[in-house]
Amino acid sequence: MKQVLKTLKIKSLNNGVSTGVESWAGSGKVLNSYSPVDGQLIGKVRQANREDYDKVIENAKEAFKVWRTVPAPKRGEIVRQMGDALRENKDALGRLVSYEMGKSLQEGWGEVQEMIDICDFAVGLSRQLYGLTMHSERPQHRMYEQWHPLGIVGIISAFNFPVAVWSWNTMLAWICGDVCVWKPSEKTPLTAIACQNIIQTVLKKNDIPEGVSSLIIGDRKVGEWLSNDANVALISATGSTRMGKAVGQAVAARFGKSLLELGGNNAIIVTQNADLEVVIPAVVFGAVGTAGQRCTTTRRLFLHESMYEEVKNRLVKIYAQLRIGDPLDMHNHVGPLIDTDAVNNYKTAIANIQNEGGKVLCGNEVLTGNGFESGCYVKPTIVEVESQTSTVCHETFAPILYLMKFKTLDEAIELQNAVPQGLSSSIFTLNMREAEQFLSYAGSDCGIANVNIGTSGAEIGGAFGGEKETGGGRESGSDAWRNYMRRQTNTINYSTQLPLAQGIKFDL
Ligand code: UN1
Repeated sequence: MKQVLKTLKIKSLNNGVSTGVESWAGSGKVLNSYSPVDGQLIGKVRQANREDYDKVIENAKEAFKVWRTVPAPKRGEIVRQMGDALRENKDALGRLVSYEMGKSLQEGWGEVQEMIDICDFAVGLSRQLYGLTMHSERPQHRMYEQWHPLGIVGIISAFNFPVAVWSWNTMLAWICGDVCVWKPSEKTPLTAIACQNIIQTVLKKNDIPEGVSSLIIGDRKVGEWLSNDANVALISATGSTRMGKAVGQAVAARFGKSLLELGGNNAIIVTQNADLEVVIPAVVFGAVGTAGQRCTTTRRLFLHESMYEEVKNRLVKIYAQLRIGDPLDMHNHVGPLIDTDAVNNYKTAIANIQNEGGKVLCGNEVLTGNGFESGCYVKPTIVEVESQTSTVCHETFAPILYLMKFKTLDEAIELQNAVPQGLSSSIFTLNMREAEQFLSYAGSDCGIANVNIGTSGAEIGGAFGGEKETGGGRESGSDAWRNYMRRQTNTINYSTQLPLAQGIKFDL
């Protein structure tokens, strides 16, 4: 890890505030970053206070004045170089993501790959920020719309995808001409510093104002400052529904824009027409991958009664064989939870569901002893439940899978939609009618609905996000770029008259 930290320019006491123009220690408290992998201290960061925050925003404002004048395809060229810089650092950054966050090394590298992919996507987009033209109802008039940059985009990101989700936002925002201020999770500050270091090298090389990318590490207060600050045109926040509600309300109160990507409670429906050879790996990866800490993690499994016992038994058997341990060891399937608070949430959720009548089929254990010194390793758990009690309706960020039985697809879809969240969903069936019903207006109410693949592991090319308490925002692919720009409608009169719209006469 020493070499990784050196490559990524992580010091023993890191600066937690960086406008890029300068990076300074910050005047707030020191934050320690411990690895959930082995409980070791990885590094320290000096956090920000309000004065630091104000300085960051001032610098970002100045940088915006320059950045918005750089033609979009030229901004794309800078982002292309960022993608290359990430390619060069993929191994090191992936390792640090794995060590600081606790996800498997494969997933750490995968996360950096997502960053590289969104760079490529953004480069292409930088020549495709299309507006529509429309025919005016007035003679010799032309109407069209154009998209302008917003200004400062504040990004609040979560620990579980400590770098990829930031890049979904920044790379698009940057080609759109915005400048970004990032408040990463306090649980993963070092991966954020690594990204800032990589980006700054590219900006410097191109003589671009470095305030295009700012980093501000601090506690929830920083999130409040951003949310309440009229200088920040858009807040893109990923995390819990509780956090999103606070951010959304504060931003709405000042008529700012927000893009919220919050909790999920994702389900898979397995009908009697499913191919179980595809179902089993999809469910296991969806439920235990990233130790159940993706917002797209599979949390509920609806099984048709005809195959309920078979799938249940197969899952329990596979769960018994899962290798839990150091995520940097490629042999292991499941790494640690992020911290011991998360372990407590896991324990509480299981105790609650048992009180509500749930039957634990396997798991429900915090691992101790050799290799588990951090106290963050838990056994993935399967619980059989009769109905969707309050614990089932709540997103617990841990590998707990609730199993339920159904008779008809109508019933299964109703159950799948009967939770407050609406992020990701899947159906497994080889029957075309069932698949189409699930995807129809009367089917899944989620932002993501899949057929014969699991709920997690979305590609960057599609718009990512969900409905209801998931917040309604869409990030990443498709036309999500529009979130980062403001639309302007322009009407130009090239006649010698002044005809009014709607045929109104106003004779002088
Ligand atoms: C998240 O958990 O916040 O679909 C994002 C997936 C990933 C992104 C998850 N591509 O699992």
